[in-house]
Amino acid sequence: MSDAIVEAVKKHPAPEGLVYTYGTAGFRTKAEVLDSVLTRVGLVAALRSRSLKGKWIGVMITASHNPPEDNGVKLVEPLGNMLQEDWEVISTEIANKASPEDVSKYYHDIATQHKADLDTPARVVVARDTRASGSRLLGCLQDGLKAAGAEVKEYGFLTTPQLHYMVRCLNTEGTKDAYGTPTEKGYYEKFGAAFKTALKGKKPSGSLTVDCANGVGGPKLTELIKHLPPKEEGLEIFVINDNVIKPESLNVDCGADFVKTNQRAPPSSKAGPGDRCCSLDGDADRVVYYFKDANNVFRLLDGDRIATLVASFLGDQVRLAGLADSLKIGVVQTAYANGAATQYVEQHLKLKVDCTPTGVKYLHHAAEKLDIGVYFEANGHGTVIFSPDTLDTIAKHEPKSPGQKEALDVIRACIDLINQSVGDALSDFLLVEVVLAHKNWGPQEWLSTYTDLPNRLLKVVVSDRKIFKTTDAERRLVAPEGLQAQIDKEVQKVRQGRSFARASGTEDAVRVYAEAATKAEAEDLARKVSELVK
Ligand code: NG1
Ligand code: ZN
Repeated sequence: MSDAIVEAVKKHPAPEGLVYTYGTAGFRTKAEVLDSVLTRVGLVAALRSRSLKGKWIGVMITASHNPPEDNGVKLVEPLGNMLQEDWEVISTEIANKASPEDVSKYYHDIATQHKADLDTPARVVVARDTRASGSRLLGCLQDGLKAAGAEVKEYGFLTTPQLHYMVRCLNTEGTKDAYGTPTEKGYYEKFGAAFKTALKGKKPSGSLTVDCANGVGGPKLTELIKHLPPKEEGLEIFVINDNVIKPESLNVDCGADFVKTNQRAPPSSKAGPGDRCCSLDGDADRVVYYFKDANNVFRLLDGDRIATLVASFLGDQVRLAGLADSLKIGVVQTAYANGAATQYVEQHLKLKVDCTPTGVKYLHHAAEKLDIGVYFEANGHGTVIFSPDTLDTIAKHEPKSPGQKEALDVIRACIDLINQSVGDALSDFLLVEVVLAHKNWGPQEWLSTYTDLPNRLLKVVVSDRKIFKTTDAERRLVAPEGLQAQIDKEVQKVRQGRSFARASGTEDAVRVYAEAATKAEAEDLARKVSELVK
């Protein structure tokens, strides 16, 4: 087998002088320099599967919201979680090995260290987004998988959350935790049926315009719609920016990142005042809502808003079902959550808030410790997870009145509607629509729950971002020495001020966030802190 590995690695040589890192979002960079990485990721996927006695491991080829010329790859654990940290290190090591022989030796060393018996079957599920480079990179990945002797299930194009769903379904098939049928049809049927049940006959008002970032979410949403109730009974959806025939249009002037960063609707949007809109990112694992208010002003309803909406709804339903004493709901955020959102959850909803470092895996881990954990990044990545004990409690609960039964049915349908393997833009927006329909709210009512503190996010290019070390869920700097004290001084000068700086995990820059009582103060604070960081 080692000869096959040497040959496969030789076929896709690594460009000289580049250093690769498996970061928060896997490997992600210009597609033209990723061939060698994909082959080696194939080897790691096979080893990871063998170390887990042949469980299915997922490989997703995507660069999410990045420009069309980029691409990337990430590995998915058996229940749909992000890759375990020690395997991130292994992935980085193998990607940077100089020679094919070094790769082969490292492969065998890791197999021994992690008790990955090379005679055990290795099972790997593969999918990709619609980027032009995807097909070439898939070939490179397959060469690695073949050399490692893996059994491969290839799904073609999928959204990232669909791939996570397949991985979880395949690993739970035939068990008491069976998650669903591991086919695209199975995915649409599961979420489509749960949407219908969760609505309980309530019809969402108006329509929803979904901007698909010209990515894989477009065609997949069109399929999903076929499994939703007809628009007369359910939700009328307008799909826009779903051109995947022109891959150079991916994420260009559209998509969740464009909307969140520019605080405006995609220029292609024709929605009128009060019309609900949402934008997915390029691989459909992120969603943000927005609308134009009565004065034609753009209003964003971001991940913080989705979290507060869903947490308040689930809180109500848990109470109505008579489960408030046995189940505690918590919200997990990062430092980028608006201070007003945190305050709303703690003081108005009276729920616990945890803050973790940036990156879905940290939020997910924190949410796993809760009975019902609602986690969202402000940029729209997120989901809700229910602990195994919670699922058991909900399954066994006997309602004592028709009202309790009604709420219990809604909770059970929501559990099916929420993609528990990972944050899923399609499942998330269906959930938002269910909540709005039950509350009989439009976007204006949703927006009125609290007022965001004015804020500013800046990107500062520095000579070495690695010198910026943080503590307290990235809210305070411990290095460079003395910098935090200077930031504190600036923060004290403005009303309701808060600011922090941290090295980005996905770009070569430091991000500076600031919020304050007024727009002018927030902008000023962000600028001053950026000067200090430079
Ligand atoms: P970095 O580049 O580490 O700030 C960004 C996003 C994260 C997360 C990751 C991974 C912000 C401020 N940061 O991380 O929330 O989405 O990309 O995709 O939005
Ligand atoms: Zn994404």
